[in-house]
Amino acid sequence: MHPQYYVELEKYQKIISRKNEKSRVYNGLYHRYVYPVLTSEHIPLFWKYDLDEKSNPYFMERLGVNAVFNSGAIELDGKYYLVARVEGYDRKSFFAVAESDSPVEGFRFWDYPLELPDTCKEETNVYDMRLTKHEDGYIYGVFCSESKDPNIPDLSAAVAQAGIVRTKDLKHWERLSNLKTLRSPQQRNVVLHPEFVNGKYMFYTRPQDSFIDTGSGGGIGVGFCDHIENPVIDEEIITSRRKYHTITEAKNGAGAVPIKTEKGWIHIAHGVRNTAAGLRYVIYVFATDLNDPSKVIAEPSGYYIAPMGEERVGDVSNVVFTNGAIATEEGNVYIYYASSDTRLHVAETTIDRLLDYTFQTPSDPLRSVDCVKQRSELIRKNLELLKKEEAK
Ligand code: BGC
Ligand code: BMA
Repeated sequence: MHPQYYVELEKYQKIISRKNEKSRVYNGLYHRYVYPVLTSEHIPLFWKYDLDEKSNPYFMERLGVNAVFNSGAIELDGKYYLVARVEGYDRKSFFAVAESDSPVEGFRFWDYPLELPDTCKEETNVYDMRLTKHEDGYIYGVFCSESKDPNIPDLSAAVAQAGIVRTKDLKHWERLSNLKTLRSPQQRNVVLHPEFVNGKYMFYTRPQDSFIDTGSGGGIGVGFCDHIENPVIDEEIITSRRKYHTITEAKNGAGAVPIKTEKGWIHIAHGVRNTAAGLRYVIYVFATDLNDPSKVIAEPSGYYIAPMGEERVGDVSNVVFTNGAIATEEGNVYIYYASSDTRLHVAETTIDRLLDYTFQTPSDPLRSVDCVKQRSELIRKNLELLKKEEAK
């Protein structure tokens, strides 16, 4: 073996066995962890190098990995699994399972990435899989399937669709037909709801005018279909709406599979606004009604997680994005979020805290004058309290 192999192996092993720790940054909402849970350095050496000295005398990367980010997440039999988006130097993404006994450290990729059935010949790229443990007994993976738009000569004109696979063990995957949404030609950020609603499968969709622009699309949609094998959605009802001069002005989209709680479904989604420096992606939270999962019943003002410090910089800077969270039986919640399309982090909270955040945080009054009033009210209340405290 080339001597450099052992040098790189030691680095890799250090990364894989690194203990994680809670960051000291405080906001009461969640704890960030200091180290990313998955990065390109977590990729096994034998995915990148040809280890044969005869064919690779200089010990070069032959198939480099550019980034590991946006991952679906699921707990199965006490183990934590991430199905990450792995992107090669060639810009193509694929999916790979990483497994750990801990939700915050020790994630290790299985020997091989997923090789999905090739049923969609025009598909060029796949990314951002959401994993839904559905009450029908399957684990579904819904992801973005992207192809070149054949009707527009512009080389960057693309079509985004929702691809669907299902499995029971994360090893054997069956590919179903892509989701058809009759009124929206493009779909990204589609998520399958974990329960039947009135006997139907329910998807969160994201109607959009073109590949990048959501345009007239009102926000995160909800649609129903009778079958999962050939899923067709006619009407999309808008749940969390995009609004002018908020964090969702340019786009929003479902993120993790919603978490069921006694007070409603908790959604951890993303919102996008445009800036002179490009799109800025943040994560926000809203709740929908238990009996009518399309009806928003609470939406705290502003963002829940925004890119911070080193998170702000990467391939697509100023982005945090989530497509997976795990809520454990003990009531802990692990939110896997990627920063700047480069690496994957975890933030830890609890169901109780999430509920308190969702239902007690004021909503956005949408205008500066009212936002100041909202803040002054808080200040007044606090100053009175502090005065009483001082008088004690
Ligand atoms: C990229 C995605 C991105 C999308 C919209 C795709 O080509 O792979 O990461 O979200 O374009 O910008
Ligand atoms: C979106 C997503 C992600 C990505 C984000 C920022 O549209 O689907 O893949 O993290 O763009 O580039």
